[in-house]
Amino acid sequence: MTNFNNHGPIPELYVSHESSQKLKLEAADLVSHDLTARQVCDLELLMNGGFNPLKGFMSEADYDGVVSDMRLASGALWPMPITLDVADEFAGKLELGQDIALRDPEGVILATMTVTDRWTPDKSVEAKGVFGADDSAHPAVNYLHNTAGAVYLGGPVTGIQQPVHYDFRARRDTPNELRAYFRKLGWRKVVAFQTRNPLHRAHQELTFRAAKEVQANLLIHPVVGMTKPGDVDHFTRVRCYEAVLDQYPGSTTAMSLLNLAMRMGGPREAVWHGLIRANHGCTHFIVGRDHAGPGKNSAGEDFYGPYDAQDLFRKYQSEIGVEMVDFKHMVYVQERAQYEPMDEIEDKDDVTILNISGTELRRRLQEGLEIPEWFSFPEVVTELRRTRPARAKQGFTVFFTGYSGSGKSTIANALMVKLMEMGGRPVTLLDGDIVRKNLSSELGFSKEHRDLNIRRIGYVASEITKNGGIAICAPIAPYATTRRAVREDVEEFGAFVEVHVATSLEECERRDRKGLYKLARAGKIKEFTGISDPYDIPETPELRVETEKVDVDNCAHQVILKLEQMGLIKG
Ligand code: PPS
Repeated sequence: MTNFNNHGPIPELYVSHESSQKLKLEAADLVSHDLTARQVCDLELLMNGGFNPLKGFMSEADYDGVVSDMRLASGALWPMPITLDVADEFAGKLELGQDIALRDPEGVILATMTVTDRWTPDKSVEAKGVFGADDSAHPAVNYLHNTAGAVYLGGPVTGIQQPVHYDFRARRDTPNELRAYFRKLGWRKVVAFQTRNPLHRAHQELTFRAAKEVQANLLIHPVVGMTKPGDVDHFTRVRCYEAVLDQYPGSTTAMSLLNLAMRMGGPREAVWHGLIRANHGCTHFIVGRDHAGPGKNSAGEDFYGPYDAQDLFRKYQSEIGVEMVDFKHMVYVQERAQYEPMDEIEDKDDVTILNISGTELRRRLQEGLEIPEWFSFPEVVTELRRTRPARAKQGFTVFFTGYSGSGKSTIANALMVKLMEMGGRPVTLLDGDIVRKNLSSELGFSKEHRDLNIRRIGYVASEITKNGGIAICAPIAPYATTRRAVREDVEEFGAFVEVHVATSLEECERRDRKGLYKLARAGKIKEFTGISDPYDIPETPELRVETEKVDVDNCAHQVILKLEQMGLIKG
């Protein structure tokens, strides 16, 4: 069909080595912006041509066109906003036409940018246009509203140096490096496989078949920048991919790591992935069911239909510049001891079809159960088990939230003692009062200070969880968005169990164990939760405990039962 030729070099935004040394010295005097982790990923792909034809962070006109109909002002197809979001205060200090330095989190200057555009986006319009819904259950919409700065800056970028990577350096390639590699090996057709998950036998089969089908070589092109919160970390995945790579016939297949920050944007993301692969010299791209899907929305339904990504890709295929290869649903046929595409099995009723879903695999890993050889490669399973020990051996966080005087600390203390009695993992109590004495002694009770306090607790809890311990937190934590941010921090490493201590405000005030409610009513304590400050009742905590007719021991026991049910402790 289409005869793509993606082998010539692609424009990069870097200046020559000599100029970069000079520019670096000059840039040291510029106002600088410290890039976020996501912006570093975006900048790397801007500079190395992965986001060609973009020449910098988007202007307002490009952004508007992209949000409304996937087109840059030039008319070129581009589905994803690539914007430099900054704080209002920083943006206010700049003048249009000014050059700024873009630094990585360690302060290294990676690029300069001439600020040609500055605007305050309507984030709801962006969420609806790009992701199809203004629903914070979507990770990118959540990022947009709760992490991204309020103002966007746009302008051309001049690249000084690539972001530094200390891991898997030999496995990282720029688009031009990959193009040169394909050229050198005489690979005229290359089918790319995008992934953010470990590969098992079914993936190996389907990618190999896809390549055979279109008579192309195969590029395993996993994303190692930012993926969906909760995914297996890229260090583990790359070790797994390396094991799988040995399973392909020699010299048919290559693997390269892509430092992309995914948005989980489903159909638009698939088109974006295709454009990125075209820039990397690929001619074909595998698009599967629910490609780059973000999971369920806040009503419990899928954000996108399972084939929306394939449909959109097909529609724009010739503009994207790569041909779509359909992703076959591979299943294991026991009698024939091989994988076959589900829709090609004619004797379905006479054979035994085996499959293990992603959810079932996670359950088996969590519970330390067997993972059969037909499903995955032993090296992959060993790696996954090393990183994700069974749930009962992982760290976790129990996060109590509720009004002052609701009983959080008392239940948390009882829980701590019960867990210590059981033994096995170190337990740390991060009680509201203790934290305020040791970690947050300079903070008050404004929204900003409370958020900072809770983020600090979340940071410590996530470190404890990462290292296999149990963190019990018991702050008021009145804001739902902050609790969610802490959940995300912790869930990277283990379970987050939110427990709402649902004692009513009236009861807390009636008990008034510290006499604070009286002072708050008299106006002697300002910004008091429930009286003169808000409290967002948790909508879907893992557990809600009532304390009014139940004693402390029983409340702590309910938490223990929940932990058992979640497989975090063994009964
Ligand atoms: S927060 O909102 O999560 O940062 O609060 P936290 O760190 O848990 O601190 C709550 C304890 O501080 C005392 N205190 C107040 N609480 C709420 N509002 C105001 N203005 C306030 N001033 C002091 C109060 O004793 C809380 O303790 P607990 O254990 O919750 O009763």
